[in-house]
Amino acid sequence: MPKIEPRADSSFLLESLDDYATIRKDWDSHAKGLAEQTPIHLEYLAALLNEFGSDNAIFTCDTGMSTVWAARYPRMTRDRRLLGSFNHGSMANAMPHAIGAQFAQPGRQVVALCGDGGFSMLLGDILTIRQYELPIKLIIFNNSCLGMVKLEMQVAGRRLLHDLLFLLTHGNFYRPHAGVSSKVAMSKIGHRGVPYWADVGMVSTYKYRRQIQ
Ligand SMILES: Cc1ncc(C[n+]2csc(CCOP(=O)(O)OP(=O)(O)O)c2C)c(N)n1
Repeated sequence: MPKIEPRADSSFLLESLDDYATIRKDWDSHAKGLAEQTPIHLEYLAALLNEFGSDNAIFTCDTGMSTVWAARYPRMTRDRRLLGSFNHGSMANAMPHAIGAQFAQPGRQVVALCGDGGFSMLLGDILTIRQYELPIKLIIFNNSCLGMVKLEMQVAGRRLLHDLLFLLTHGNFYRPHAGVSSKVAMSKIGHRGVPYWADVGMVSTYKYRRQIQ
């Protein structure tokens, strides 16, 4: 770096290292002694990923609270990489980043730290992972909300409701069994003022009137 003047005084560096050691202790204390806790503590899970990640693992993280966990817990060594949407801050990037990384580096372990909001936003991309049999590890930090936005809204005194993965498996989600007629399936809609999801299996052998040449 030719434009930077070399300095002999390392006091700023030493002070910064000291600050980091203090804050490191604090972060580590958030992830300690939580092994038996259920539901699993998010910080503890992130710290575990450090342990289970290989020496040259590629980590990716979503924009949201998992950016914070990824920055604090998986230690970045010479051969590890951390990919995120750090300039644009766009949501739902951890899974597509992981797909790209695994294609580019097939021999490396790729671990994606996804938010439940980010994951649900690009849910369809798991088809790509299955189709190409990519050995990506997707870890969903499911805090049942858009955590980072929830924090911002709490500051503004507002409430945010979002738990897509929960809504898909509970509440008014209905998947008719084989043999249930479409009339019965639709009769479940009801008229209560609540949302309703019906996942209705269809016959996929359409007969096209005009064949594509
Ligand atoms: C495309 C896009 N939409 C919205 C936002 C604003 N935003 C930033 S973080 C976030 C919440 C992310 O939720 P989730 O993936 O569940 O992660 P959590 O913060 O809960 O860990 C939102 C909505 C954004 N950055 N990008």
